[in-house]
Amino acid sequence: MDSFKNIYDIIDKYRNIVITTHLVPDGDAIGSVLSMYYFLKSKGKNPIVINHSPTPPNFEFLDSGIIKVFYDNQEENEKIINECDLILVLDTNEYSRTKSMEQILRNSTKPKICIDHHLGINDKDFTAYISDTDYPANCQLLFDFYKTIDADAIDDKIASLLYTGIMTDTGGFRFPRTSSQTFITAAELIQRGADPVELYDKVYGNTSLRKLKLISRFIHSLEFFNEGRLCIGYVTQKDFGELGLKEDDMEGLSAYTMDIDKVRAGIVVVELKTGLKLSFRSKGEINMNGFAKEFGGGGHKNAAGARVYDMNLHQLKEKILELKDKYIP
Ligand SMILES: [Mn+2]
Repeated sequence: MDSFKNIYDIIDKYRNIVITTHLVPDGDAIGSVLSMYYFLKSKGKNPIVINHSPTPPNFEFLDSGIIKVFYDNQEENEKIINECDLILVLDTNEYSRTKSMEQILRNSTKPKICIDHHLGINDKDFTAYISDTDYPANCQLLFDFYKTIDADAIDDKIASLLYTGIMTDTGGFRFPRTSSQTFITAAELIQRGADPVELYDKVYGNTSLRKLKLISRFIHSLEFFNEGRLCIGYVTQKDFGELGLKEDDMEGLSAYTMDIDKVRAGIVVVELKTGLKLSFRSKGEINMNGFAKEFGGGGHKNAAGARVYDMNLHQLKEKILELKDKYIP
C-alpha cells in the first residue's frame, strides 16, 4: 500500500485523468468520483468521470452533468480512456465491478491507481493503491487524502460530496467501523459547508411510491431460519415487472432485514434479467465475506455481495439453506 503523498506524486505528473467507480453507484461511489473531480480541477487537471451506470435519481442533485455513462457514447468514451494519461478507480478494487468498462481498463497500459476501502485488492492490478478496510466509507478515506495534499481545496462542494458518501455508506453513522473519527470527519465537513439536514433530506427524503411498494412486498417475502437469526428476503422479476422497478431501487433493502430483533444475518436475493444478485449483511463475528465467497462474491465481514448466473432462484435458495449452518451459529 502506498502513502497519500506517494499517490498524489504520481497523480500530479499527469493532466488528463479518467475517474471511475463500481456499477450501480451508491452515495459513497458518487461522492468519491465527484469529489475527486473537483479536487483535481482545483489542481489544474483535466479530470473526466466515466461510469458504467447512470447516477441514481437520489444522487442526481450532486452531479451537474459531470458523470459520463460509458454506453451512452461508447466510441467517444473508449477514445477518452485510451488517450488519457492516468486512470483512477475509486470505491472498488475490482475491474469486474466497472462492468462494461472492465476490458478496456484492464487492457490499458496507462498508470492505474486505486483508492478504496474494500477487502481483497490484487496489487498486480494497479500501479499504486490505497486500500484501507478500516474506513467505513471511501469518502472518509478521501477526506484524509485531500487534507494531506491540500486542505484548502476542500470547499463546500467537496465537503457536501464527502459528507453524502460517509452518511450513506455508514447507514447514517451506525454501521460497523463507524468510529469517533467518522464523526470528527463529519463535523469538519459541516464546518467546511456540508449541510447535514439538506443532504439527508435530498438523499433519503424523496422516496418514490414505487420504492415504498417494493419495501412492502420485500417485507412480505421475508423468511426466517436458525431460530430467527437468519433472515432471507426476495425480489423477483415479477416484482420488477409489476412495479416498474430499476436495479437501484434495491438500495437499502438489506438494512430492513438487520433492523428486525433477533436477526444476526440477512440475505437479500434479487432476481435480475441476467442472473441473481445477493447481498449479505451480518452483525458481530458472523462472516458474510466467507458466505458470499461460496457464491463467487466477496466484500467485508459484515457486508458482502455476489452475482450468480448458473442457478435459478429455487436452486440458489437450496444452496443457501445447505450452507447456512456453516456461517450462522
Ligand atoms: Mn464505499
